[in-house]
Amino acid sequence: MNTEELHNNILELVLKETDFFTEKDDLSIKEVGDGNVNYIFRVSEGNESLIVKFADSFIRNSTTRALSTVRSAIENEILKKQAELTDGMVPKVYHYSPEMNCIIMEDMKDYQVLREAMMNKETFAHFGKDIAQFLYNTLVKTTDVVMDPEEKKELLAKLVNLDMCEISERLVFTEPYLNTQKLNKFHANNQSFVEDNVYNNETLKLEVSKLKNRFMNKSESMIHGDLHAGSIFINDKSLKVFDPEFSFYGPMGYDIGNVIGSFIITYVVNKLENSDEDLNFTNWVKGSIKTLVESFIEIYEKNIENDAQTKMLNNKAFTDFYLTQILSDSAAYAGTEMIRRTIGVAKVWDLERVQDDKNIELIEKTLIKIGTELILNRDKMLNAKSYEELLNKNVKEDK
Ligand code: SR1
Ligand code: MG
Repeated sequence: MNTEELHNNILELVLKETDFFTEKDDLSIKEVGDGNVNYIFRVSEGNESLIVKFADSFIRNSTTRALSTVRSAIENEILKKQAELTDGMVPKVYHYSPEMNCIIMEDMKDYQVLREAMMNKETFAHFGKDIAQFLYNTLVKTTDVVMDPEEKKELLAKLVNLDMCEISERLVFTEPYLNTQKLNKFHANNQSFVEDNVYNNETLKLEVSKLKNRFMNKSESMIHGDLHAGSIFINDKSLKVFDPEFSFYGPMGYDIGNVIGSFIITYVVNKLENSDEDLNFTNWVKGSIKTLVESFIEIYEKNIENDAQTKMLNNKAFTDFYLTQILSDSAAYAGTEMIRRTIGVAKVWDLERVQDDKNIELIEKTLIKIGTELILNRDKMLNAKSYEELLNKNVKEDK
């Protein structure tokens, strides 16, 4: 299908399945996505608009890398479930077309993507608490501890996401450590540092193997699967999480850890880059990690006794033990996220933009060091203070 045909089909779908617009000739359609996988279109007429997310049978901008469109059905499913669980902390879905692999959804015009806001050093006081609530509601409430185990298994079966899991297994847990595809990217002067501390670090590699195995086998919660700052819309009042195409039933620490890892990367880059530091911003980034961890623990402790319904899993000794497991997994997956974004092929904007910075070597080394500590010492990362100490120890104030 060429672009014109695709645009045409999308406009017809929107007219048929929603009542936002009446005349096709008055509509405009524009591609507004910048992700790696799908195509995002804004369909508008005057001030009225909506978003259509199209999942092609090939990965974005490729005509050879096939990618199952099941991801679109899963995204539709999870957006509905997350909306229920969080009282609308995700964009509204208006229609899903399995024939066209399109999801028609709310245009979040009053929000900006958190990553873009963070590029401009904007801060959001509510972020830590709100994301902790989102994480508790979508993750803890979809475990066997809280959800009816039969219902959970049915949901799990709907979320088997083969192709997307293969991408994460390869890009997060394999390639950064083995570099078999020779696509890893980092500063040339850090070659021997990466060889000594990552490629030939058998202690680290064993722990990452365990974490990969856990990622593949621990069908614990309905996870988002790619929860970085580019998957969150935000404004001064609230946030909405989007883009759950990597979702499946996996360890909940993966989502929590992705948010923490994403924030630690931003913190380290902004502290160490060779430019004037915006203290208001770096303090907010660090404070948000602290608030997230504190709030998650607080929400868990306040609600779990009432929420835990499954016999033998609803006693305090177990739920206390369970929380320590969640926190330890979260630290470890924050670490794997940091290492893969630093040396792996899929970068994030924070790191892309400082590739020529005079301090890039130090930035990369620091991210690898913190990521490694998070993985190796995960069992000790059980409160907000442990994150504060880790950052204070590794990020010196002098540049
Ligand atoms: C081929 S997809 C590369 C990366 O982009 C997505 O946002 C995920 O983080 C994935 O690992
Ligand atoms: Mg994405």
